Amino acid sequence: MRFDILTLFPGLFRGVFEESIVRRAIDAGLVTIAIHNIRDYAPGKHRITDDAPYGGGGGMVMKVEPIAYALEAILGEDLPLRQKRTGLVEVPIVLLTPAGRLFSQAMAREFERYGRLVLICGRYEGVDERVSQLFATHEVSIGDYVLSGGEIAAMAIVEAVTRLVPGVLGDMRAIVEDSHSADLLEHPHYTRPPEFRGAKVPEVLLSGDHAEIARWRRREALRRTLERRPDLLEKASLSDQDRLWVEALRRGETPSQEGE
Ligand code: JA8
Repeated sequence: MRFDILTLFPGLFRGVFEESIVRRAIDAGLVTIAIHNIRDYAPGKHRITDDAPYGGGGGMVMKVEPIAYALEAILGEDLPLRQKRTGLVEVPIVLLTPAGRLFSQAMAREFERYGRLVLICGRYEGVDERVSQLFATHEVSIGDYVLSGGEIAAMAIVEAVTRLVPGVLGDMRAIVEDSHSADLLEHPHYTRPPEFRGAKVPEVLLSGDHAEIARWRRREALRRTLERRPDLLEKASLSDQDRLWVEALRRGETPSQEGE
C-alpha cells in the first residue's frame, strides 16, 4: 500500500509514523508513505500557498496551483484530470475537509483495495473549490468537529487503512474476530489482578468455560452497543440468539444464559 500525503506541515507526520503499527508496516515493506510539502510546488520566488478569499471575509484560502502541480508531479500529467473526466478512479485523491463524507471502516476497506491513496491536507479557512472540482475523487472528514488542518485526519486514515493491509496485523485471529463482531462495539476486557479496589473481574472469565465465556462476551457486546450506539445495532447482522438477548436487554432484563 502506498500513501502520498500533500501538506504544508510535513514535520507533523514524523513522530506518529515512526512509532506505531504504521512504522512496523513500513519496516516490513508492506506500506510506503511519501510526504510532499505543497510549498515545494508553489510557483514564484515567494512560494505562496494561500491567498485572501474572493468576495471578501476573513482568513485565507489555499491556492489551487501548488496542489495541482504537486498532484501532477506525483501521479503524472494526465491521471488526475482523466479520473474526473471518465469517473474511473485508479488512485483515489482524497481531500480532507470538515465538509467531507464521514470516514468509516467501510471507507477504509475501499481505500485499501486500491493499493494506493493520495491525501490532501487542507488548512486555514479552506481550499480553493477547484481542487475538488478538478482533482479530488473523494472529500472526507473524520468526525463532526473542526480541526485546524487535515493532517490529523490524514494520520487517522493512514492508520485505519494500514491495519487492513494483509500481513500488517500478524496473525488472522484479529481479522476473523473483527468480521464476526464488525458491526458491534467490543465486549469489556480484563487482565490481572482479579480484584482491584473492590472492582472484580466477572466470575465467568475466570471459569475456564470457553463456550460460556464466548456467550458472555457476545451478550456484553450487544449490551454496550444497545446502550451507547443503538444506530449500529440497526445495521448489524444478528443471529436469532442475538435478537433474543437484545429484546431481553431492551426490556431491562439481565439474561443469565441462552436468553431465557
Ligand atoms: C478539518 Br482546516 C480542516 C481540514 C480538514 C479537516 S477534517 C476535520 N474534521 N476538520 C479541518
